Amino acid sequence: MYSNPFFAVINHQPACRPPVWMMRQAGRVLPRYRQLTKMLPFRTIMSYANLAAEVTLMPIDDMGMDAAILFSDILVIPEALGVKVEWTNEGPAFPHPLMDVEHPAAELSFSPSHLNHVADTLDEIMGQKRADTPVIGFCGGPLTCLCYMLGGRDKTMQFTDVVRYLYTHREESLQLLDAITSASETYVHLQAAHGIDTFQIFESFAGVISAELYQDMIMPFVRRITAAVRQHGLPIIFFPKGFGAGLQMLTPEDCDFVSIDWQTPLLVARHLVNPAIGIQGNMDPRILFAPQAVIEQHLQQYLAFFREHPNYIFNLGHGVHKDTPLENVQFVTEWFRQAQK
Ligand code: 1CP
Repeated sequence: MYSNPFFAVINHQPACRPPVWMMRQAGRVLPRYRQLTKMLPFRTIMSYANLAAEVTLMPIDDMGMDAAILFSDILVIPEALGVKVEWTNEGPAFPHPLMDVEHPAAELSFSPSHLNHVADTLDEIMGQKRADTPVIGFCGGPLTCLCYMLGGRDKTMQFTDVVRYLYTHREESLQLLDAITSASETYVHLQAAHGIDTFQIFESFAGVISAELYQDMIMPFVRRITAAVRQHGLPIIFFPKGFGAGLQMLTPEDCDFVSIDWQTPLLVARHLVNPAIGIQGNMDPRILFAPQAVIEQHLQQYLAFFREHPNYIFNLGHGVHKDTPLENVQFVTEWFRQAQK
């Protein structure tokens, strides 16, 4: 019997209540983190193992989360492949998007040593955390990394030029996806060797292409990352945001859990997704701005869902927003703890 409900559910064992964690819980909302960012930029905090470990574990103590997620970013892989990323206050910027280059794959060269700080951070986390705190490692999905590398940041989040590129430069795109995936495999092995318990793939831009194109062109690369995780016997959570009816194409070989976005009703998702795959998600992060009585109505529905479908992890349908009231996040974790009694 596991004392931590996340460990129980992710390993397909019974739990008294749904485990709770939130995407982008490390940093962002936490007053202790915001204090830190007044002194140091985000990229610096991420590079120092002691600071990144501290931020990783803050949501356990300050928010009552059941699992910690490594404090890092999906863009460390593009960086390690040689793509220049500038970390500005408005988010990452890309001074030289690869779309402007004739043979982008020829520009890439992977430096695994760029990832050493993540190994150090994980060692620090393992030394500091309680034994029953699960640690989630992650990387960006192949398409999401490719969108940033080719197109740079796109405020519309549609990446129209990148999608056009996929259709017009298929071979070049496949070479780039191969490079991203090889680096991501190395990254998986590094995180597994340094103690993570679960791995999540953040495919935040799955919805910019059709589900058929995703299945045809991207899924083979996702499967390579999944296979790397499975070599270590670790469970895998896949978050294909905006995948819609594509959810029914996922097989238990692809992932153990699928994280559902807030656009997809959870019962529809349960119906679409293979019954052997567990569900994570999918409360709209903006509900956390509502009065607690309204939040509670939503939590009731998630609890009822868990009672019907126990292979379920509570989470949001996308990352928690920066200015979310901390007390509402704490209300959620506390409410589920009370629900257990
Ligand atoms: O969950 C956590 O808090 C752990 C750390 C984490 C994770 C999982 C960070 C820290 N970033 C990410 C993933 C990430 N990064 C995603 C996938 C999840 C999602 O869709 O939200 C994406 C798309 C990024 C790229 C990125 N990094 C953005 C979005 C850029 C855009 O196109 O709008 C931003 C603003 C960053 C910087 C960043 N990453 C993380 C932090 C704490 C910060 C600093 C600013 C912030 O708080 O957002």
